[in-house]
Parts: sequence; structure tokens; C-alpha cells
Amino acid sequence: MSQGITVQPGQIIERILTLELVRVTERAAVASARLRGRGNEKAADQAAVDAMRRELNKLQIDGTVVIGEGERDEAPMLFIGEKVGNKQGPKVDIAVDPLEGTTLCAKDMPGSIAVMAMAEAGTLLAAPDVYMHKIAVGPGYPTGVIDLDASPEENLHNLAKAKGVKVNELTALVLDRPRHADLIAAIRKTGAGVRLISDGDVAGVIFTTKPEETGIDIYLGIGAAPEGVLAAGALRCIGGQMQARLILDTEEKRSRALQMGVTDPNKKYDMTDLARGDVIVAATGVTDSALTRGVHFGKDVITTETVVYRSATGTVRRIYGEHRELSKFHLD
Ligand code: VTB
Repeated sequence: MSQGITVQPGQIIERILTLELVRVTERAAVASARLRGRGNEKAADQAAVDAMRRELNKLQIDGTVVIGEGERDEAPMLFIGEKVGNKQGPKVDIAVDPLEGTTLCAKDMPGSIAVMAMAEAGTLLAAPDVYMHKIAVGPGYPTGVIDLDASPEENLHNLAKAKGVKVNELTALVLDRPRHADLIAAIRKTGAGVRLISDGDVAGVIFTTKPEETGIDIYLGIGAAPEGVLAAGALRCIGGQMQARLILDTEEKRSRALQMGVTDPNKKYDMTDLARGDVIVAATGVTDSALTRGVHFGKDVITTETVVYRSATGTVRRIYGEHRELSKFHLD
């Protein structure tokens, strides 16, 4: 542990690691940004994975990947259970999505990010890569204003009342998928608006924390479980409410989840079940978006923008990087 830094109980993650995390997501973002707009999702993702893994292994941590690129047999790198770091530091859980929004990156559309979370060991939900029902709102509402098991109508009416606006002044963010046809119709029937996104529901959940800037009041629908844990980590730092349930609709998925410690396949998770310890989340923009600017390449400088969330203090930092030592990116 570094001298001069007092670590309070429940704050196992040293403050100094906050900046280390930024380096990791910056490298992953730059690596995949080189492949923006090339139409090759796999290559962009691989570049981000390689860079993220390389940087993670330089960190003074004894880390275990709990949310990764897949299970050991399907993902050679950053698989669930992989040990990362130099094993000299605190025991931590690592959740990664080296390139969230691979399609957005391949098409050079707004919203792709390199994102990861680090938390006290054993405190992030080890979620299998299945779908997850999610609902989320930002801070400032009474507990229970949203409920995963209530209808969209009920949730929107309760939210409007709590916000002090009419339902038709609310906007819900939903992934644009055929599976959401009924959900979208139900939301629109209340008079509320629906903003559709093609990908990127980690940022989608985070957008609910600043409705005055993003115009988004609530996130609703089915996305991927790993992204749900990352989003919950960020929300833990800013405040807000989130509930989720894994969709374990086959025996195979249920047994996979069980192996990862999920004993109740119907469990309704709240934000702290998804990420309950001291957690840091870092996200660097690959393409420009409302969350962060993307990577920009100049002759002598590469610029990045990263947002870092730390739950222990609720601090959110924006770190704008101007990188002049370009050789550090040559491997990427
Ligand atoms: C969402 C979205 C991701 O996966 O979680 C989505 O936020 C869910 O899967 O960016 P489907 O694409 O199968 O609907 C992503 O699109 C990619 O991980």
C-alpha cells in the first residue's frame, strides 16, 4: 500500500488506482479508434481487448476478471476467471467491456466506449453473458419510484409524479430491437417519448443521471447482463436506482449461471446486488458521444476523453488526455 494514503474501511481500492484505470481504457480506446469506420467489428474489438489486457497486466493489483469477453472456452483473452495484474496489490474484481458498441465503432457512429470497472474482490455480480431485464433512473427520486415488476405505465406515472412533470414530458431510452415492440408501444401509450439507440446501453443507463443534459429520464428494456453490471457500477457512484433480472430461459443458461454462483435464477437484483463494494468505473470515448468525446488523431498529439466514477466518494472526474509520447501507442 502506498505511503501517505490512508485507506478507510470499505475503501480497499487505493485512490491512486483511479488514474491507472484511465490509462487502461485510454489505450483500449485508441487501439480500437484506429479501426473506426472500417466495417470490421471483430478487428476493432480485438484491438481493444489486446490493449486493455496488456495495460491491465501492468497494474499493481491481484485481479480476477468477473465480467469479460466470454467464458474460458470461447474467449482466449480477458475470459471470466482470468487473473490480471502483477499480483502485488489488492485483490480486486475486474469487469471489462473493452469495446462497448463494436458496431458503432465499425460504422463510426456515436457512442462506442472502452469501459471497465474495478471493485473489491467478490463484490461485482459474476454475470454470465445472457440477456438482462433492466430499469434505471438517476438520483433525486424517492426509493422505489421504479420497479422492474411494475408495468411501464406505472413506472412512468410514478416517475412523472416524483419529478413534478407530466408523463408526456418524460423520455425513456430503449434499445432499438424487435423484442421491445410491446415495451415501446406501452411507453408511447402513456404519452411519454421513446429515444431509440442501436447499441450502447452502459452509456444509456448513465444518461439517466443527467436528464437536464441528455433529455433521458429512464432506461427500460432488455440488454446484455455484463453491460448491466458495468452500468450499475457507474450508477453506484453518481446515485440513482437500478433493478435487473437475468434472463435464464434455458436449462443450459441456468446451469451456466449456477456455476457462477447464481442460485436463484429469478432473483431481482438492485444496484447494490450488481455492484456492492467500493468500485471505480472508467470509460474512454472511442467515437464522439454525449458521454465523452472520442479519440482524435493529430500529427503530434492524440486526444482522449475519459470519465471516471468512484463510489467511495461519489467523485466523477473527466480526464482530457493530450498524448504526445505517441510511441506508447505503437503497439496498439
Ligand atoms: C446491448 C448494447 C450493447 O448488446 O447490451 C446489446 O448495449 C444487447 O444485445 O452495446 P443485442 O445486440 O443482442 O440486442 C450490445 O449491442 C453489444 O454488446
